[in-house]
Amino acid sequence: MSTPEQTAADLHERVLAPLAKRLAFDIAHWPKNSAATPVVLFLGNHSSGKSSFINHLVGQPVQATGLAPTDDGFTVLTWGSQPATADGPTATSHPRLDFGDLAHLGPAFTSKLRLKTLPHDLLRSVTLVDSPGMIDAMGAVNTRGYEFPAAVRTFAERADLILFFFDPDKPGTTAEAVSVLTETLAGLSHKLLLILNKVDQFDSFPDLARTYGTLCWNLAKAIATKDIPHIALCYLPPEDGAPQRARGVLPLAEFDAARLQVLEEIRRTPARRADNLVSELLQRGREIHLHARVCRELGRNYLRMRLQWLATLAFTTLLAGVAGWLAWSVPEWSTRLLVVLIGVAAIAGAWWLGRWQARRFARRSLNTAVLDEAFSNACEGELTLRDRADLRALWETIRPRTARAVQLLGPARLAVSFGLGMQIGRLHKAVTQEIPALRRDLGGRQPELPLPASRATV
Ligand SMILES: Nc1nc2c(ncn2[C@@H]2O[C@H](COP(=O)(O)OP(=O)(O)OP(=O)(O)O)[C@@H](O)[C@H]2O)c(=O)[nH]1
Ligand SMILES: [Mg+2]
Repeated sequence: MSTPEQTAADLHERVLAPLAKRLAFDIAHWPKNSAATPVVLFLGNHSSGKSSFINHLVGQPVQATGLAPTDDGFTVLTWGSQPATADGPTATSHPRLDFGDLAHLGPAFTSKLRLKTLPHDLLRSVTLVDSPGMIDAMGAVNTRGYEFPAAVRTFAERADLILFFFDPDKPGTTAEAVSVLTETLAGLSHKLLLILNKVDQFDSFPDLARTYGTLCWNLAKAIATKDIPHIALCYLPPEDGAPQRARGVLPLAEFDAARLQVLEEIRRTPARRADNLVSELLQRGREIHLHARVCRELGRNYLRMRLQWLATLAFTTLLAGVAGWLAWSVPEWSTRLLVVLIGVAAIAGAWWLGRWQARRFARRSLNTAVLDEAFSNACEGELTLRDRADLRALWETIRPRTARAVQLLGPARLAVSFGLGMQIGRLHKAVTQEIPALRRDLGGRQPELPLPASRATV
């Protein structure tokens, strides 16, 4: 009897990977290293309390905290018999962490990456990753010296739970947070837990309700979900001996339950692994399926155009042949020569037209509008029945990768569809039947944001 991990890996190898490879769709490595420790990733606006939350979890001030943007690199916290700090290369090559992919982000990233070990029991079962806070400054890439979104994506793909922190100061969310939520974390919302932190700073419930509403409004625009996102309302009690903070007047006991739920969610991370794996497989399956349908549509269009051209070429050649044959009975050589020359020119023109059309098609198929049209035609059935925002959101996520694949393969190779329909049909069966069955075997949990009760805490 195979485990869900094995079944998922098998489906990936037999059904998803061959189609992705055939159509040059960029996907990350699978299977995941099941021996690696589960990861909880802390993301969010600067000074929203990420590092403080980590300190609270491990019961000691292992991370620096402060009101100004404090962290400028990522910190990985894992179990070790002694408290110690090591540099980035140690983190990327650590056998228990499976962070090898991070080395691809370059030396500027690795030089700011830290590995901290602590003899804390929680860290035996989960690895925590603290991140630099998101800011509003444009061109943050340059100030950080490395590709922040790529780093977030790599950690997020590896993570089993992503905590995204907001605080009352920035309910509008920062520009960087919006772009991370809309683009970088696309397709990973099943791991995402949103937290409005520092609720102890609110002066009144209406104040809290206004901020909560603003945050929901902004997030609903950034996250493509059918529902408004769930947001846990949290605060951290000040540590013993810490300077007293200026506090609001809300009855804070109400929010202690939400914090305990978040802590419970973090402790439950190892149990979420199999569930996450199936969610990722389903998401990946949907992405490859949509990519394949769009590629097939482009391939068909190309084939149609080439067949029309072949017919034009054949007709021109036939016409030139008949004209030449008729001209042969004309006594003047000059007339014969002229007809032959016109015939040859017509054939050459038709030939050249075909080459020009093919090149133009290849160029235009990288155009966003043309790709969008191919998507609309490929999904015409679903889109005419009702507006499928989920399908459109999925398309937005994969479009850059589809464009890269089309550029790499060229439309002529997309038109070679031998066996493609069968492969797409097989993937459709996996996405609609086999992977959902795998999820049912795991206990029927849907890839939802955790803590659905969090809205009741408002
Ligand atoms: N009032 C209040 N202050 C908090 C809470 N959590 C953290 N803080 C304070 O907020 C400030 C910023 O906290 P950090 O933990 O450094 O925030 P961060 O998200 O790690 O910040 P960056 O590393 O800069 O992104 C610190 O002064 C904390 O003491 C909370 O729940 N309530
Ligand atoms: Mg910090």
